[in-house]
Parts: sequence; structure tokens; C-alpha cells
Amino acid sequence: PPTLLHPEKWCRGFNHFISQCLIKDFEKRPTVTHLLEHPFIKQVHGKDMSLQKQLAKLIQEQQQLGSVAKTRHERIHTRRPYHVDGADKYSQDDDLVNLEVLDEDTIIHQLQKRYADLQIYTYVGDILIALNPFQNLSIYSPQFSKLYHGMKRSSNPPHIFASADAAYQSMVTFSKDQCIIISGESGAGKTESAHLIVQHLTFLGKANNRALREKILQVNPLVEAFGNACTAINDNSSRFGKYLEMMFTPTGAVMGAKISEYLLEKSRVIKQAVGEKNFHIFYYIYAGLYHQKKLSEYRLPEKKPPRYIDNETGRVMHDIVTKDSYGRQFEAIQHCFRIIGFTDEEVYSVYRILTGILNTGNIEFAAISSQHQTDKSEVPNPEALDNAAALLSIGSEELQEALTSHCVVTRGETIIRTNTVDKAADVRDAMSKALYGRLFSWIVNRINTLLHNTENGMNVGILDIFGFENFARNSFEQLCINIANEQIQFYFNQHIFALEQMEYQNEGIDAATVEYEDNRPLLDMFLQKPMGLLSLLDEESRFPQATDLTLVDKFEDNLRCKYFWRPKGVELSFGIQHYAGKVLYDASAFLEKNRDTLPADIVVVLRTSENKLLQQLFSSPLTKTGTFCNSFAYFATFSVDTMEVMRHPEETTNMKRQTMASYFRYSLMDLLSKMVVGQPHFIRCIKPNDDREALTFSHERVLLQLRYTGILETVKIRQKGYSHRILFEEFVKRYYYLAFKAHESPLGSRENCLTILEKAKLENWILGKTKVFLKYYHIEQLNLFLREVIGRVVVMQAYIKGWLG
Ligand code: AOV
Ligand code: MG
Repeated sequence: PPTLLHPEKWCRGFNHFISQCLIKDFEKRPTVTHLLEHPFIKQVHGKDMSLQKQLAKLIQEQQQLGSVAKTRHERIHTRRPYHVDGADKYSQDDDLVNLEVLDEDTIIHQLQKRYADLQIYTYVGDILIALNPFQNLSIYSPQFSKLYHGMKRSSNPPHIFASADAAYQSMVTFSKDQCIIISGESGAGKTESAHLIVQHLTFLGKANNRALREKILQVNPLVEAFGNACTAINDNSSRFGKYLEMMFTPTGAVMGAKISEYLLEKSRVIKQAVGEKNFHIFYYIYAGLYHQKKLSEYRLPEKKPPRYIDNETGRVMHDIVTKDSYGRQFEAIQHCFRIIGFTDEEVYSVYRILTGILNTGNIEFAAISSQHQTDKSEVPNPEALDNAAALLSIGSEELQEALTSHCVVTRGETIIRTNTVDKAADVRDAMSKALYGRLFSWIVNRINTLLHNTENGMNVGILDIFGFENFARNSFEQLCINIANEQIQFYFNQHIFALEQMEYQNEGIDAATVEYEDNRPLLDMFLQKPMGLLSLLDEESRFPQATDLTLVDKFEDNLRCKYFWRPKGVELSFGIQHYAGKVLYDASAFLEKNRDTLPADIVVVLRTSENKLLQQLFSSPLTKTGTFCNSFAYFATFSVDTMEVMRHPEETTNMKRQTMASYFRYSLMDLLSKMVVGQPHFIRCIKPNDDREALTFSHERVLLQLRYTGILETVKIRQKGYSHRILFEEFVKRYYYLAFKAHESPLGSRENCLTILEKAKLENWILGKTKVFLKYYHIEQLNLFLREVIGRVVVMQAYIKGWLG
């Protein structure tokens, strides 16, 4: 299809012509005959045969496209494994809002029945529920992308492609940024869903630029190799939050991508819980080098993997030798790097740093026992030190120095102090964490530079964070992860319940109120200043004498609310009643993890590296300098604390020494600020069982998730409420084509809204004082109607384009 201007812009240039033909004369998409018969066109150049041919061809093409899609659609439809009713027949079961009896039992029964039929997707109005199938389904092929392309929602069973499609269509139609928020607990299927959305969006945003499409499809696999790992819950668990923005031209062709990462769980690099693993990339690279017989080049041992990745003794080596899946993954990653556009030199540097980290982990420390110096340590295995230094391209003596001693400046004098064995080991691990964390950020930034497009456009953002976690032992990382989920749940509540009900009041509309579980008090307990949990943590981290125990005491003294408790008998633990359930945290190492200190001595040494990339990683303090949007009014609906941060972003970002808590807080705000600018679409992933088994539906587990995500309440509000509220002006601006001529500029008045609504033959809407209140399904109806009209413009436009040559 020809590149076309947005109809609105285009119409202004051709007012006269359009006003003649567009709305009045062509009620349907015009055919060749229609167009050629039109008096105006006849008059202008009825005799120009070449133009007529061109036009005929164009329209034929369009019609063919339509019919191809149609036959394919029917073919797939009848073949579909999870299809129940006849083609095109809308199944009442597809949307929980159609339920007549509304209670937990009915909802869960419905979901269970659908799940047994492998219908994993179900709508709640405009929200999609996705049950994890724990098996591969054949419903994600390009044919399915075609099937769901621009279709009326009711003509196909619910699907994640339909949700992606809705976001895309909404972006193109209204030139507005969109945001798809995927939530659910760990292992519920968020990351898989995010992949499917990217897949469908790249399909929709077909640019002529195939290379770009290929690149975008490689972003997730690459970033996830570095940011995902095997946990006790999920073999491919995201250990960072990811917001991927796909950028499109005004006509909807994909033109770039940008990724933001949040809070990588760096501590995993140095230690993993029993049954868990390090980040995937370490196994990939170790296996890859093993199979390529290059281990010695990277100074890695052949018999026994480095300590950082040998959590379960023997197991990893066994996997590497017997299965080649890691090795193949390594090749896949090399491929990703190449396709996205990393240079060979860069990739080589990345490998050197990764293997440098693995070697660093093998450096050991032992106490030097002399009479005078009991707190001095040395490295009993200097070969490990040499190996690490060699791979990081730094001097091994300097490295040893920086690990086993540190400089203190007292009264203007620099004194060198030695490190104890424990301290030296901490410094070593801090260095590994810092190396990995900065490398990860660098990779993300590099991808952004390679895929970024500065041209004006619109985007669809896809949020995929780490899901709510409750392990046998929960530490600082779980706390951060769970607070982030708490915030996403709050965002959902605000959108679905709070804002909507507030508007009924403001606009004098009588719509039933729906009670919901508000987690704001909980969020305030975490985020409030100065007495919230994170602030208390920061405060305690400033005292050198503080211990994890004094920290928990401090929590207990200050957090006096029903969400916090301290179990008896276990000193270092405390419990939180999260929205998604009770979690018991173990506060050991909280202070240290929060301080996240990297001794200056290490930074100084790393800066001397001959590896240019490594030098760059440590050349500037790594503080995030994201941009904040200015929608303060919007943020007023978030927690009090959010507003504070929004007013003083510099305070948080320029903190000289960032603690993890303040960085976390900042990240969260940065993420929200990105999300709120787009129109949100929600996808709720649900885990049907804890055993990762296909076709197993645990009534109890699903019920729990339905409860804490507030699905029942969501169904209620979608049934009774008006999910879309649009200002009169905005409404007229958006939909005036439906009732007015293109060159007209109707006022954004109540009357004009009424005219449009009547012309569109909608029912069940309400007009408030300043806004039109619509049901979720109205939006689709209006948009389809609008697309039909725009379709007419597009044909005309293509014609005129040819006409003007
Ligand atoms: P998560 O992202 O929600 O957890 P994932 O998306 O990684 O969960 O899903 C976990 C596993 O479930 C995947 O590795 C697949 O095996 C399976 N799965 C999920 N969705 C599908 C699907 N649509 N089709 C087939 N298999 C699926 V975490 O990142 O842990 O919060 O931090
Ligand atoms: Mg994930």
C-alpha cells in the first residue's frame, strides 16, 4: 500500500474535494466504478485512461488483500483446536462480563471449563486474562497474526494478538501512545506474553525495512539472556523489570525500539539460593567456549566450572557435557549481537568482561597470621587473580591491592588500611556485581542507540516486570520485587476503579459503586517519607554501627500497622501482608545490600583497564538520568510519596551516594512516569498450578489470584460502569468524521457529541457535564466505524496521489 498521510492532516489539504465525496457520496468504501462515476472526478479528468488503470489496480489490490485475509481466516477458523462455536459466532463465554450470575464460583468454573478446552484467554471487557498453558499451543503462527489483524473482537476467540491489535489500532487511529501492562505472579506467563505482543506488533508494523524488524525481534532474547535466570519457581524468570517501547511512524510502520531496564537483581551474580542458578548468559558462554574448545583462551577451568556458576556441585558440568542446549543458546546470542549491530570488538569485550567476572569469583583469600597483623589477607591462589586481571586487562598487583586493602582519608592524610578476609571477599563480590550491573546497562543502552529513531512518531510500550515472589527464604531482592508489584497493582486499581468512580461523582453520573481492595496504605507504608520502610532502611544504612537486627527493631518501632509484623523467636525476620499474600522476609544482609558500596579503590583500578568498554563502564558515576513527564495532575492519583518525588526528582537522582532503596524508588517513579503518558491496556496472567503442568487447574491457586487481583470486582465494574470517559471536545475531535463533513470544524459541544453518537447508532452511553461516558465495547464500535470512513479517505487519497503524479 502507498504511504499515506494521516487522514486528518490530509483532509485539510483537500477540503473541498473530500467534502464532496467523502461522507456524503460514499457510504461504503468506494469501488473503481463508484469513483470513476463520481461527477467531480469525471469532470476533472475522466478521460485519463492511465490513471483509471492505476486506480483500478490499486483498488483490486485492496480487495484481494481483503479476500485473502477472509479465506485464510475461515480456513484457520475451522481448524482451530480451541474453537467451540461456528465461525464468526460470538461466544458468550469469551467475556466474563456476559455472565449473568456474578460470583467467584461462576467465574472460576467458567475459566476452568475454558482451560480444559485449551482456551487460555478470556476477556473481562477490555482486559485480557491469560492462563498459563504450560505447553506449546499452535495459535501463534503468522496466520494467526493475520487472523486477528484489524478484526472485530467478537469475530475471533479471545487472544493476546487481539489485545496487541487493539493497542496498535488505537495508536494509529488517534496518534496516541499506548501502554500494555502485563502483570501476574512469578511464572504466570508475563514474559511469554510480552514476546507474543512484540511478535504481533512487528507483524502489524510491517516496515519495508526487514532488517529493522529482525533486529527488534532479537532484542528480547538478548536482554533476557543477561537478565533472566532459573529460580525455584520459573526456569526462565525475569530478574529485572523491562519496559520495551516500540516506535511507529504516523502511518503505523515500525521504525525503532527503546528498552528501559529496572533493578537488575545483581546479587545473583555472586550467589544463588539452593536449586537456583546464575544469569543464563554465564552458562551459555561457558558451554559455548567449552564446545568451541576455547576455555583456555578465556582462562576458564575445563573440569570444574567457576564457583559463581557451580551452585549445585557437578550438575552444571554434567548438563554442559551431556546436553548441547546451552551451547546452542550461545550461538543464538552471538547471532542476536550480530543482527542488532554490535561490532565484533564490542562483543569480544563483553565476553572478556563476563569471563573476567567468572574468574574474579575464583579468587580466594586467606588470613596472614603474623603477630602484629591479624586482619590482613592474601590471595592463596594467585593464578585466579592473574586470570581475572588478564581478562579485565588490568594489572594483577593493582587488583590484589584493591581487594585486600583500602585507602582512608583522615585529616587530609591518606592512610592505607588492610582488609580482613571477609572484607576482601565482600569487595571481590561487590566488584563482580558492579561489573555485571554496568555491563547489563551498557548492553541495554547500546541496543537503544542501535535501534533508536529520533523521528517523530508514536509508541506502544510493553511492561514486563518480575512477578510477585514468595520463596522459602525471601531477602531484600524479593522485597523490592514485591513492592514493585504492589505499585503495579495500585496503578491497576487507580485506573480500573478509583478514577472511574471519581468521575461518576464529578460528572453527576449515577453508576453503581464497586468496592475494591485498596492497597494504598500498604504502598504508603513502604514509600512514605520519612517514616516509610524504605526511608527507615536508608536512615539505618547511614549509621556505621547499625546492624540488620537494629534495622528490624527500627521497623518494628515505626511501622505500626496491620501489614507489618514480627514473628516471635526469629530475630532477623519480619512479615508483610502484601496484596498478594503474606511474605516472611529474612533481613540478613539488608543493610549491606542496600548500601551497595563499591570501594573507590576498585573503581580506580578498573578505570585503568585497557579494555575500552570496561574503562567506559567505570568512567562516569552510573546514575540514571531518565526524563520525567510533567503530568503532575495525573500523579496526584498515585501515592503521596510519588508526588513528592515527582516534584523533586533531582533530589533523588543526584544523591551523591545512592542506596539501592533510593535507586529503587527512583526507578519505580521513572517507570510510572513512562507508563502514565500512554493509554493503558491490561493483561492479567494467571498461573493455573504450581507444578508447571499442562491442563492442571488448581481451583485453590486460581481463586487466590482472582481474589487478590480483584477480578470479580473488575467484572462488576466493567458490567455496570463506563470504562471510557472522553471530554466533549476530544470526542468531537476524534469522531467528527462520523457525522460531519471533513472540512467542517464542529465545536466540542454536548450537542455535537449527541449527533455523533446518534449517527453511530450506539446505545447505553451517558453524557456527563463535560464528558461522554462509554462502555468498553463502544470504543470498538466507534473505531471500526471510523476505520471504515478512514478507509474511504485512504482510497481517495491514493487516487489523488496518483492524480498529482
Ligand atoms: P513470568 O515472566 O510471568 O514469570 P514466563 O513468561 O517466564 O513467566 O512463563 C513461565 C513459563 O510458562 C514459560 O517458560 C513457558 O514454559 C510457560 N508459558 C507461559 N506462557 C506460555 C504460553 N503462552 N504458551 C506456552 N507456554 C507458556 V517471572 O519472569 O518469574 O515473574 O520473574
Ligand atoms: Mg518474566
